[in-house]
Amino acid sequence: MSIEKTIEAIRKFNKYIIVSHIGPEGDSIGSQFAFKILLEKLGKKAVVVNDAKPPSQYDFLDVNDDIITNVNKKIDYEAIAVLDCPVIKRIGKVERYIKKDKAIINVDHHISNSEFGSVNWVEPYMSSCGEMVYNLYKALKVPINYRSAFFLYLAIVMDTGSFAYENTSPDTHAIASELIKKGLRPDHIFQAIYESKTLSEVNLLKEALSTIKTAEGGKLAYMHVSKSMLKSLKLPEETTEGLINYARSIRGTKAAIIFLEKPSGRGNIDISFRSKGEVDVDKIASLFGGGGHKNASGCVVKGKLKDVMKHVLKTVARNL
Ligand SMILES: [Mn+2]
Repeated sequence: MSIEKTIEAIRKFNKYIIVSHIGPEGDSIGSQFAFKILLEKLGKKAVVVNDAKPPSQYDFLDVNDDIITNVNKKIDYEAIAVLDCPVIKRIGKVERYIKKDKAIINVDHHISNSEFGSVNWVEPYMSSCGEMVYNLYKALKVPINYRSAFFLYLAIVMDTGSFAYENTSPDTHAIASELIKKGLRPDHIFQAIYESKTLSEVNLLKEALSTIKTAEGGKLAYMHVSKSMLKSLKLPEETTEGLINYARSIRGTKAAIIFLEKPSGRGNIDISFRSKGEVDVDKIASLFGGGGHKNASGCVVKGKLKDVMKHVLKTVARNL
């Protein structure tokens, strides 16, 4: 389905819940709030509901009070907009809000999207869900204000790795240019996102880097973060976001993996994959029940950290 059906649906309903995936990050939060402003400009009501509040890294957005995480709260709504989510299971405990008689508007850019909505708009070649929401502003002729530009820019910057990944298109840059003209300061946003670490976070980086190993003649680089590393530095598990890029940054690496033993994981290991060029880590993650994009994906595997690493590395090596 297309943007037209999405616009039709947006025009039809007046009260929304806007939902995104567990583990909130720049694209999910940015898209949700830009979409909320869009709906409000159209005279509609919208609330953002997520499985959890964003990690402290996102405090500068000042949105925590506007995110409902108590799923027992009664909300009067007509439609659920699900943004940046390949499968409905990824909205976590917010799934309790889904009622069979309500419309689900699915707006996503994951190639593996299962089209779970009553309206599905999936654009695997768009850099970010933020870029899709930008297109909704244009199609609905809603002017972009400073605040919406800020959220859209955040979404695009984070999902393109600051305009560095393969998903960055001429359109992505043209959109960014238009957004910056609303008065954004890219240097301030960059500092807020990437240069506001605590010393403990940098110490975690130091420990995580010491675990990096390569295999398959340097084509594969992998690393891990254990429960005890996070506990001894008293850091939340989200602090590991972005660490994998150090493994991917090694010359000659085609694929990178980070294994994360979360304190809350109950015997599960979270695994993230990144790749360069033609190596398809969406396919690799799907072998373990996960998914994502060609160059960035993830999955969860049950077992002890050491055993999971051994098993997954073997499978990845076969698929390189
Ligand atoms: Mn995204």
